[in-house]
Amino acid sequence: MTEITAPKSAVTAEQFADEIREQLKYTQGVTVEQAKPADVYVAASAAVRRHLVDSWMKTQADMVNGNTKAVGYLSAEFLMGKQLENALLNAGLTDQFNKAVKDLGFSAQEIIDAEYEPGLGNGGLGRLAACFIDSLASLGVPAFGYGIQYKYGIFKQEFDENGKQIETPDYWLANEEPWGHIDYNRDQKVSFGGEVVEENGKKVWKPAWSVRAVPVDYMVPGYASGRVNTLRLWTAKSYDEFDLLTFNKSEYLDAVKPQVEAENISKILYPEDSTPQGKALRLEQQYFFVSASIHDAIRVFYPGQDKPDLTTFADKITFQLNDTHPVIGIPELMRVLMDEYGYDWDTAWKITNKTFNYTCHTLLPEALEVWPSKLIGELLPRHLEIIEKINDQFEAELKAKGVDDATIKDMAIYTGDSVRMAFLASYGGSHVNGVAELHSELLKDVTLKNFSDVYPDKFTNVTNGVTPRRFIKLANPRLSDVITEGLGTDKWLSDLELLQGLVPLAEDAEFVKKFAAVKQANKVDFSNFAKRKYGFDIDPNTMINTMVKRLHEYKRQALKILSVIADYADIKSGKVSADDVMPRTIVFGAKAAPGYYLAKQTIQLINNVARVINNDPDVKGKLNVYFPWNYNIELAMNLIPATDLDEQISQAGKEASGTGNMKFALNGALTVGTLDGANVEIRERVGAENFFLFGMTEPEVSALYAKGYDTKGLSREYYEKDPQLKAAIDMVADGTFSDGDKDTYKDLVNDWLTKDYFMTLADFRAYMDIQAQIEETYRDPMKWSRMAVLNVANSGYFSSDRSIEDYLERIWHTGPLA
Ligand code: B1N
Repeated sequence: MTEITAPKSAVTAEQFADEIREQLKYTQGVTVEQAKPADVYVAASAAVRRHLVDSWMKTQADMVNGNTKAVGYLSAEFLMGKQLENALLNAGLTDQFNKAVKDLGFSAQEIIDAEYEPGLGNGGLGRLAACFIDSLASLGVPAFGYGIQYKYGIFKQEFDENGKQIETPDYWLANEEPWGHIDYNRDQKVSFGGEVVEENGKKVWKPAWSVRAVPVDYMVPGYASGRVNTLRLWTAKSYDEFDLLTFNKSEYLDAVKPQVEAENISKILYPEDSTPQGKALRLEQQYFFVSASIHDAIRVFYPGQDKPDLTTFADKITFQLNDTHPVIGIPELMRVLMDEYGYDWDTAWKITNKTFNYTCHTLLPEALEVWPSKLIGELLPRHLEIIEKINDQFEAELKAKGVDDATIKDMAIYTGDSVRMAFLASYGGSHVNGVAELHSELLKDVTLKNFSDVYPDKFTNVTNGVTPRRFIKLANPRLSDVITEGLGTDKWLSDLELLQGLVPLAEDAEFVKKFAAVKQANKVDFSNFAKRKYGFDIDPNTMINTMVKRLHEYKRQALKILSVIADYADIKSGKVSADDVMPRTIVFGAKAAPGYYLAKQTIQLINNVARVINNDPDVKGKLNVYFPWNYNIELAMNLIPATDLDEQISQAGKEASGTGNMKFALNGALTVGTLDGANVEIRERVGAENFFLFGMTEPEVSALYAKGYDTKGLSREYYEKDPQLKAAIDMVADGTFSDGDKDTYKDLVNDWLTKDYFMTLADFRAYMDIQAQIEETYRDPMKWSRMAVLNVANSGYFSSDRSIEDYLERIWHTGPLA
């Protein structure tokens, strides 16, 4: 007997069909006969939303009236993915929906497909935020996600006829968007510019212009918790009356200009992942959403109070800073407490320090945000003063602790010229955490070493996770069924460590075969999906070998494509007969930041390798490369369940965590990877024998830098010594993938041979060797599938529910609503 605990609404399919009909009529104004799938999508979304409203209102009321501290997750990105199927699952309406839309004359899939995916994030950091608010709601913890409702999300990626990336705007709000509820009555005023004056011995900020922050609320339904939290995304609106202050002082057009431009603040998501550009608009965005959120929290938790007792603020809500992007919140809360509510500095500092915690998501020192003081002074003059004072207090504190002057200087939050946001966050909040064990260790030893030396107790680790609802249940229903059958219960969806119960089944040939059949069926599905969406002809009887993530040098897509080229060169030179090659389909997905030149060259190279290899009869269809454009959550949900082999091959010590790796392991793909980020912990759990490890370790990387790898051009030695590597690079240089033009990739080739900062060439041989071992393993399907079962069984730790439980215990010190 299989125990089923999944939520199930009492509403029947017939009733739900009636609700959809009613929405079609009264909100869409169409009959069922006139309705297009997009109409039914909107109607069904509105209908399911209604089923969540009571739980939502009750959760809000319990949060405000109870004594359970809430979590405010401050994040510039929330990469949510499509909402409808997730809402149906958590409302217990999936079956009713499937039947209802069928009765109305539609297929469930075409309705789900009609939703336009919002892209309000760049990659892992934004998707993590979405997984975390899902888990908070599923655990019943009161929480707000606070962010920005960008009008344009991450750009849409296309490829031109030369294989180059083209970016086009993603105006997602051009389509009807039934999930966000705009609440004009709960707006906040956010001000900028101007000057600070003294009045009666008090500092008073006289801003030059203001923008109206209007919340757009999204329900965040928990799975089987009965709780629904809120994702509150702010949108910028200009005030129609313009600031008299400015108007009196300057010309009419100058006075209205900021008002006209105010709405630009929430126009566009910056498409850089991990390398901030330091643009004024980005600081405006950061202050905009953080200031509105802080004021919103005061409004929510002290309703109707003119003089709230904000000394209890940190007992009402704890703010998690998702990387440095919201760190301006620290001086903002100081300012609010002192200037708006009259608290003295020390009281304000205590509250602020207790309220904030900081998560760092990077290891590249150059990726930590640093703002020019001049810019902060112009935009937020009062905040710059407060930051200077925080820095003074910090220096005095360090001196008192006996820290030497040179170190104090190294640790400066404010250097005169600039403000280091990671340092401000490390000092201004109670806890600092990294996102995987190795990452947290390197933060303590390298990136934030001085801070961890002085404040060792602040530092902790919380390893990332992913939500099993979206990335197993919704993405891979076949596997979900096999797991439920194998475990005799579906409880694993809210307690993922239960997957451990599958370990013995790895020895059960019947189970392993069933598991392999799921993978095969998913591959067929993916092949059909890829045909429909991209026109690709993917053979589901080849190994599906996937590398999906942002295009970044440190992630080393170049290593993967060079290995493919090397294999191709072996076939072309006759060294290897195509008949002996194990058939493989390599699938890439990656967006490059629009200004990232080498990343864009790499995209062009991959596309042209695909064009040449896929069309070369000598290859006999054994090697295939596909690069579906515009990688997003939908593609991830189709591709991950179909993948046999996943690539996590970053240079050791560069990938903070990775979360794709977790999704693949949980969907029964094996991983080829370096000892980097969360790979370390995945390998530990699934077993070294079930993970394809290769490449230098972080200490080996450091040692090779010390030898001058990138500065003395040592990569060239690897090229000279390894004929297979040489053949591959020569093939890129000689025009094979550019219709004979030798210049197309010259900058890429030149970088490999003179600098190669991320040591692609140094790891090439180890990578080729592990790929040979992978092929041998794959030729034994039972062995491979057994390893894959063990990956699933031992990856329950990588649920974002577990991450949130760790945050609750180590950092937030709160829990579910009673
Ligand atoms: O955050 C993910 C990690 O799994 C990845 O390893 C890490 O690279 C990613 C500035 C970032 N770090 N930093 C960013 C994104 C946007 C931006 O404007 C930085 N993203 C990560 C989740 O922990």
